[in-house]
Amino acid sequence: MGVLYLILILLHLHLLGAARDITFPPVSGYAQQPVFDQGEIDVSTGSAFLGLTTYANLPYVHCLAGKGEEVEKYDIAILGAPFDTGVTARPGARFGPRGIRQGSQRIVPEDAWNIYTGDNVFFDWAKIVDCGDAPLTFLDNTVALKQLDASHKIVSGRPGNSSDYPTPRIITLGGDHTTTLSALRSIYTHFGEVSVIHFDSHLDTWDPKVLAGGGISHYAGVNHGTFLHIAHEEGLIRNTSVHAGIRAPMVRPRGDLKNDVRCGFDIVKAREIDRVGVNGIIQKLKKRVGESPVYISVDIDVLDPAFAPATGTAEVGGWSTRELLSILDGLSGLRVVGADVVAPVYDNVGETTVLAAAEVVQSLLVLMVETPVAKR
Ligand SMILES: [Mn+2]
Repeated sequence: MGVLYLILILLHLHLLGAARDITFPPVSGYAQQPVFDQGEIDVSTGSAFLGLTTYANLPYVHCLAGKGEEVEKYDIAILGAPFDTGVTARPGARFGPRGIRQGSQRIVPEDAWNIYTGDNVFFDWAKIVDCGDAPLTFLDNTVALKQLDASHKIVSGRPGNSSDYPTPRIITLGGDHTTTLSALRSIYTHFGEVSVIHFDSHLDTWDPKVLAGGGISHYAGVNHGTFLHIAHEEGLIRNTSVHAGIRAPMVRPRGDLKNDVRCGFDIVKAREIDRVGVNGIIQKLKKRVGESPVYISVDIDVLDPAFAPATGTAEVGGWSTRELLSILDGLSGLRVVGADVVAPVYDNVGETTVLAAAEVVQSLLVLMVETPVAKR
């Protein structure tokens, strides 16, 4: 009898062990819709609204699969970072990745021919896929950011689909802005130091010893307002970086600006657009970063709250969605090695914020596809 129990217990333990393998559900991307024929009624016609939700109805690839598992190759990966415990105001950005995907549902690759350029970013040389989300704990920021570091390393470490450009590039869907730090760390290992073009209403270079009471703990110092300071400290970014759309008040009148310059940044303020126009902004950004590899980070709060109300730290007096899209498209030719959009999802019923975020992602994809980047 005792032996039987022992066997049962061992069997149980074995099953528990096996259950630890995470199996993700199949996602029916637009290209993978099953074809059903029911008599005369053809139900094989694609719909943007059936199947599980991926960015722009792209195929899902389990990019974070375990060692030894075969993974479909890709050139550009969409990766969600559902993390919002590094914020100083409204949380909720953990729902950002699914919000942006929701906002992208009317983008169907086959029907995504750009009216301005005549091109279709989804039918070019690059294979673009949605890798789903990095698994991030919401109970310990240090652990969560290590999980995100590891996820970036795995997703960017796989061989590219195109043999000419062996390193896949990633567009991260945030998540609060702390998540950009993991992307910059990963990119450094592939491309070296980058210039950051940081679209935001806030500087985000705050000294961890200053922001939100300052230096409560080392842990508290890593947050959505300090990640660029930390990226500078870690030697990840060049001193040819630039903010765009800044208008939020400063914590210290001179200290913040001095610190910002020390972190490698120049500033394009929101209202400059009234003086120099969209083209003036584009020229200033391009001149600043020159030929260097570029990381583009878009905090959706760069937009005016009229265009993006669902954000954690809204600041009035920002750019319109059209202005931002025109500026992004104008950055054509830059060597974009990575990008992100950070946006939470407490949106209005018209989905104003997530529609804008989804379109921003598409403009970022265009920049990446237009200018492939080989390893440094
Ligand atoms: Mn920000």
